Amino acid sequence: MDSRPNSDLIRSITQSEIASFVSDGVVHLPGILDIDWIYFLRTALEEVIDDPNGLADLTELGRNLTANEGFNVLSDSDVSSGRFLSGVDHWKDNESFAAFAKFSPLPLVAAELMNSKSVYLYEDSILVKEPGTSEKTAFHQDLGYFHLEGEKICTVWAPLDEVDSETGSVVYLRSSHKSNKVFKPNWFVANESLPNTEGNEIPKIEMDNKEMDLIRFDTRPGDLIVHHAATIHGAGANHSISRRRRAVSVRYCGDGVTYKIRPGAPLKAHHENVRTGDPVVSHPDCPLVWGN
Ligand SMILES: O=C(O)CCC(=O)C(=O)O
Repeated sequence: MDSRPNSDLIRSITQSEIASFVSDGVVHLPGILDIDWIYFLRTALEEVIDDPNGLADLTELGRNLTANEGFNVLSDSDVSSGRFLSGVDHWKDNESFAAFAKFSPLPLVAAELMNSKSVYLYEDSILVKEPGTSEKTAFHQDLGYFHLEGEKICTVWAPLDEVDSETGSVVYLRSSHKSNKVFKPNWFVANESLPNTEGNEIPKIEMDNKEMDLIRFDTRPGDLIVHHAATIHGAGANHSISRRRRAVSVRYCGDGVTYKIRPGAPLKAHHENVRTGDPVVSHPDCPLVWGN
């Protein structure tokens, strides 16, 4: 039985929102997603959290990177009473995450913002900062992690809780998607880049730097934030002692995108069978979710 919420948007995307995405590389879409999707995802998310192998503990990763590599983990305190939990590709073996990535309004949102006839699902990610999580999300650019090249690539970030600067809102460097640069992927809780990666070093950015054009949004469940894959972004710690910060990101690509194998970036199984320059076409591991 299929109990997923329906795939209609609560409202249309406005021309001004499309213009913001194009010029700023990010847009906040308040009140656009049926709240039933949030209840649906919260249930699915708790099952993944309860599974001991469901998510990576990035708080633990940060401790190991500090102890073993001497990295400067981006943390507001030496002690984190919460945990930063993260995972990718849940849609591949979890029906609820597959329903959200493929049959919710998200593919339509990606198609409209990217002005793309076709939309393919690249991956999904869970990003949970439990109350008292000291680790920040290091500033990064998604494109450096993706084995893709092209203009129409984006991430849709869906908050499952109210999120603000106390609990770790995401911070974006306005218009940074226009730099024409690909930045090396990093460890997500530290600025150091992943081994054997290629590209530019990501600039050092402090979340509260008033000289830079940093933007953040207070969000509620039912809102979406969509950013271009080349937009630089990071996120704060969760300073609250009682409020969770649960979010799901789904990453899509569209017309004209080709594969580009980026050394050192995390590979997926089907990347073994593609070469740089091959066009993205529908594949069970990167399915067409909108258009034809
Ligand atoms: O939620 C976060 O902490 C970071 C989100 C992010 O970097 C992403 O979804 O691309």
